[in-house]
Amino acid sequence: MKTAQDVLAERFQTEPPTSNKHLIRWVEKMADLCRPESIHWVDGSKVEYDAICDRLVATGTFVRLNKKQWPGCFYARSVPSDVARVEDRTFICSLSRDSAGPTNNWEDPFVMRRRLKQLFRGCMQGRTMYVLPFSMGPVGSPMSAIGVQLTDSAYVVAQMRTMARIGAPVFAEIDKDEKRVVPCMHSVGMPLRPGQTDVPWPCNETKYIVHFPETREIWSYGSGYGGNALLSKKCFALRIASNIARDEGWMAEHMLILGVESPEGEKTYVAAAFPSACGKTNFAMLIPPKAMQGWKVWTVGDDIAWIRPDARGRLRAINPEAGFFGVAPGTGEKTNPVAMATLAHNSIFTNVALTRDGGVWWEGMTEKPPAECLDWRGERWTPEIGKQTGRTAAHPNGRFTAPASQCPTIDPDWESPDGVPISAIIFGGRRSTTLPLVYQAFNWSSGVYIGATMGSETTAAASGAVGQVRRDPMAMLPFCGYHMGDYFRHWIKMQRELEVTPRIFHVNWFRKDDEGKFIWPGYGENMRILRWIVDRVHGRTQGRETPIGWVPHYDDIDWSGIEFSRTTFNGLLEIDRIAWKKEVISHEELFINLHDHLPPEMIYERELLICRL
Ligand code: TSX
Ligand code: MN
Repeated sequence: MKTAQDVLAERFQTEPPTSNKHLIRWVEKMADLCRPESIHWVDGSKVEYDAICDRLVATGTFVRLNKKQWPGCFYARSVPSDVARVEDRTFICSLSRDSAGPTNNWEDPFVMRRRLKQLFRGCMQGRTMYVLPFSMGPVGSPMSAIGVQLTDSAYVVAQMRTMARIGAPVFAEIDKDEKRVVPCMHSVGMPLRPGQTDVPWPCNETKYIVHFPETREIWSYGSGYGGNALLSKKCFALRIASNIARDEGWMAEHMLILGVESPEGEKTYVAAAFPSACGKTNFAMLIPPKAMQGWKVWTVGDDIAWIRPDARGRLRAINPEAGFFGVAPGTGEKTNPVAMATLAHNSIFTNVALTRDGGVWWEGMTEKPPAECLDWRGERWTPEIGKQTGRTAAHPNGRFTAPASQCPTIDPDWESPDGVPISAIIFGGRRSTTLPLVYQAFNWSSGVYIGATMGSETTAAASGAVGQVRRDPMAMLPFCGYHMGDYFRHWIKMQRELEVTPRIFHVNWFRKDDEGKFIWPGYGENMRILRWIVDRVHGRTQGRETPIGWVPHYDDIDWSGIEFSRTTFNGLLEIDRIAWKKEVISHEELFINLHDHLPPEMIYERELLICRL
């Protein structure tokens, strides 16, 4: 019988489907270095995808899920040591250490290149090297950019078909005008000797996630998981793109994009940045309360926004991705029914639990756990075992990979080549005290200050003391590919390119009362705050001035269908001057680190804030 490998080799291209000489020469050079058994030029077709999935099933990487309940879905388990991005193994290799800044790991690019050459020598032996072209943003859009990832992971190819536009149309685009392409090298770092059988999740204990910002290159070794391996996402669309954006006068941001539609059909787009564990994907897919009849939220993206000024000096944004790579635990019919509908078919699940009937489950998917399942490690799990051992069925970073096109609230313009106009930028954080439910910055530079100083309280005990504020400027701390101080400067400078600056807001859904209970109901009820933001953007409502910015009057919020007292609401918006003075002092920590690159506006804004308090 023919193996899936034979089918792939027979049916798919082993000859370059491109005329781009640089690309062909680079592929040859890399094949010479990595010594793969074969080269597969990815065309991105459904037939090819099916064959790759068959092959992944054959090697035990994929389990095909129950076709009735989970049509077109697959299940994968990584090894327990390859479950998340590895920040301490992530490097920015700029010529000078100074341009990477103190918040990035730096290594000399010449030293790193030598090390990578050694690591990659022969690393693909016995494997297929896939040549995977991808477009970030709609193919052919002036706002899009192209990368080519060479990878020895079929799992990565399968994931990338959902997460980006890949294959033949991208080769055609490359051939059109010899477009600049970002080369992305990836290997799981586990060559196979002749006759050696593969394992379901090949990877290497040694891991390197390396970016060369000046030459715009990515090299990733040793991991098959998420942001370490799908190089289009964090590596390209954020770390490398942030460098390109700084040089070209646009912005590559860790932001969701959504459109708010009023009952009259007025459409207002906002972009929003939140640190992890704030419910960014939930917010991108928000369903307004029933009583707010006619209001609708449309999803453009849940993770990354490429934003640039148009000819009229207004910011326009695209979602460079084509799918959602979302955290599964906590996603359920109650918290995010839109995500549940999106991932119901043609999705890939990694590091969640596998049920007896060939389905998947994770904590928070349903209230009631299955009586029995196999956990993300492949071990038998019951609610009783969970209680006794403290083990969860799904890994807390277990993921779903689902096509954005399947999202019931996907915006009709989500693939518009010119993007959507951005009227507001929202920053957020998880803070139990001090930060009000919502406030609006006085102007662009005070808004940049708010973004630069945002942060979240730690929730997981694993990451040190619980309840401590961890600063995460613009939610970009792990993703800015250059000096954070220069990044703030770039934000400040963007105002000069703009005729109309988007209004800037900060939200905090997580303020708690004296008993430690969340005061704000959150989720769909956040629509009431979103409506106020939209009203402010269009100048339909006045804010109440406080020392930190404008907050809503109780009577300017749409309270239809909910009982929420004036007193409680005002409590959520209270600015405690003593707490705020401490807050501003604590900003110093961040600024000391970045002082020599900090734009003066940040210092001025801090002084102004201190004066107002
Ligand atoms: O995603 C969340 N959002 C944004 C939704 C659009 N979460 C989950 C955060 C972890 C990923 C929230 N959790 C939100 C929120 O607005 N708010 C809260 C806090 C909260 C939790 C439970 C309740 C209320 C608030 N429960 C009841 O009120 C019954
Ligand atoms: Mn993200």
